[in-house]
Amino acid sequence: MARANPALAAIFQQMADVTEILSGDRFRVLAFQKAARILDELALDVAELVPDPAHPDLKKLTAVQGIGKGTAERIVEYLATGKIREHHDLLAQIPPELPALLDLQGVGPKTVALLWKQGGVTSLADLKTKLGDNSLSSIPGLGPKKLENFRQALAFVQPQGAQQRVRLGQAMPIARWIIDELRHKLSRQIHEIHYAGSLRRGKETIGDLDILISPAPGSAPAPETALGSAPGSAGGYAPASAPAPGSAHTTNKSAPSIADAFTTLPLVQDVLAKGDTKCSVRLSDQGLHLQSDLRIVPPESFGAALLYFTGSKEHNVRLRQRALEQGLKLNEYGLYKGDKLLAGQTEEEIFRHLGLDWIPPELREDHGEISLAERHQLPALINLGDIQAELHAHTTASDGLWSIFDLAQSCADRRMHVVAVTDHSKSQFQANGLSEERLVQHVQAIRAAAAQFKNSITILAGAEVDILADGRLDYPDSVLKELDIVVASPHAALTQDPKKATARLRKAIDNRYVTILGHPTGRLILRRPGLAPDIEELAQAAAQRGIALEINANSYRLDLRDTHARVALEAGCKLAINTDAHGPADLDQLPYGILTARRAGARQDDVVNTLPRDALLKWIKSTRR
Ligand code: DGT
Ligand code: CA
Ligand code: CA
Ligand code: ZN
Repeated sequence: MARANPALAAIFQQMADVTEILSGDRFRVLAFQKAARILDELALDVAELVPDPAHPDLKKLTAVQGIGKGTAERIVEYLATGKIREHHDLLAQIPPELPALLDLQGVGPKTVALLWKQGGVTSLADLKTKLGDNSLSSIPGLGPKKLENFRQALAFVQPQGAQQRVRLGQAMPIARWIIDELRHKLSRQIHEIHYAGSLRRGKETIGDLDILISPAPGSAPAPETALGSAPGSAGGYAPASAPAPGSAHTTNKSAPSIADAFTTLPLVQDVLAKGDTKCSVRLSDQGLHLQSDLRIVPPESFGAALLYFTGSKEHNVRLRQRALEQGLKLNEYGLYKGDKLLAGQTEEEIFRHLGLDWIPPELREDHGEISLAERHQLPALINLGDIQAELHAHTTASDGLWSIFDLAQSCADRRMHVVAVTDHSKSQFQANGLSEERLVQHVQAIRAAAAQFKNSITILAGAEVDILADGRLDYPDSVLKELDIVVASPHAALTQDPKKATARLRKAIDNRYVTILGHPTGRLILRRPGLAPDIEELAQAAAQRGIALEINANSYRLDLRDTHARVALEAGCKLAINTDAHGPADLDQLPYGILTARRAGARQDDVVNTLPRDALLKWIKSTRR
């Protein structure tokens, strides 16, 4: 989908930040921020609203709620020229590496302005030096605590030059797109193709994309046929610089070799290696850089190669040891006894020969999965199709981009039976959080929609109530009592120390109306670490109270993370998997939450969103005291 949207959203966000750093007009800062948010959430591709940027008609753009004439003109400028001049003019007024400071946890434009104008700081490296020689301590507004925060935040930032990892939610659509594209280009030449590595294990960040392909037996490059998977199966993803899947080669009479097809993909920026068994490329798409390795293996070795390149390395080491103990040899070509190939075509047969049940990739981290597989005790992991309810979602009442109606319809279309409308509470003023008066009106609107939808989906009136720094909730109990469901989440004060964070979240768990603790740490992957509470203590408290801890499925969050969710399950706590949807595209993030839950070993029973409707409503009631 819509690859201009994220790029444009990033540009508008940067215009907001730089304007604020330059202490420009507050009104413009807000307007840029709003544009960024809308573009970030917009399900439609803005490019489709401007079919001809050379002769633009702004009407379709300005018809989008929240896009005014100024924003529309800037969007058109970007679509026509690839940039926004005002953006470049703003950047020209600050040191080029200054914006990187904004990625530090707890550092906003105001702090960056202070560091730059008072402290002369121009880059992350510069900040590090100046913290080292104590030259910032005399600046008013930068107390010892703040300086310590900078040190900690800097330690979290990736060292320069280190291989940049990308989020699961960025890597997955690209991997699927590559696979679709190769299927189209190569059609009958392909026997099997699959992604492997950390992506197949569902890790929250991905270092590089590992893809395996085996050619169809005896296939010489053949003329292309109409076979192949349907376009759009990559979740609608299409790189901005690429034609739609399948469109680039329909006139090509003789199909290319596998290596040619891979190394000429539209996203390929550099070819690092090109051989008969391995190719390696650097991909680039709108500022995202990612390496991808393709291995070409014979069909009889496909399972062995898939097993090997799925990893983890630690899991592989264990498996190989086990093979050795049985007098066998395991490598990426197969499982051997002496020179004799015992198994190699599928993972299942290799595991079987090793006396093991097939182990789901998400569990292959050497956390005891091999002995579970030996004893036939692997958990039956939760699947995407088990989810029947969305219990955390926003609408235009706060910072969402869709109406109650559209939210409910989208969830119903996905065969869900319950959706909870949980807009932000009043302290989230930047997210247009609801005052108590507005909440009362909103609940009425939700009830009206619920009546309309009563034959297709149950709509619950809830709130995502902010957990304040001291653990108090942002609405009094008398207000929470009137809601059907309460998601309590931390949004601010995310640098407080672990003891305080634990006490804060415990207090929220102990509130008699809270149903779910939302994104408990508030971390953002590769951006900010968030709170570091004692998860075990929280999970025990939640288990005792009978409420659920959330795995927020948004690929920026994945919060609880895999290891935390495992701790929660071990404490006997229920999980909720929610997308925290602000618009239609967000519901597509659910698979990332499922992968995270599977990495934690979660079964269907562990997750409240899988309950049948009446059981779910009963559970929610049971959490209220
Ligand atoms: P990443 O790319 O950093 O997110 O993580 P992975 O797990 O995808 O690692 P990668 O791409 O370096 O290698 C893919 C898989 O190949 C890895 O999970 C296991 C296997 N592998 C790579 N190097 C070794 C090795 O030295 N020994 C063993 N046993 N397996 C390896
Ligand atoms: Ca990898
Ligand atoms: Ca690799
Ligand atoms: Zn939310």
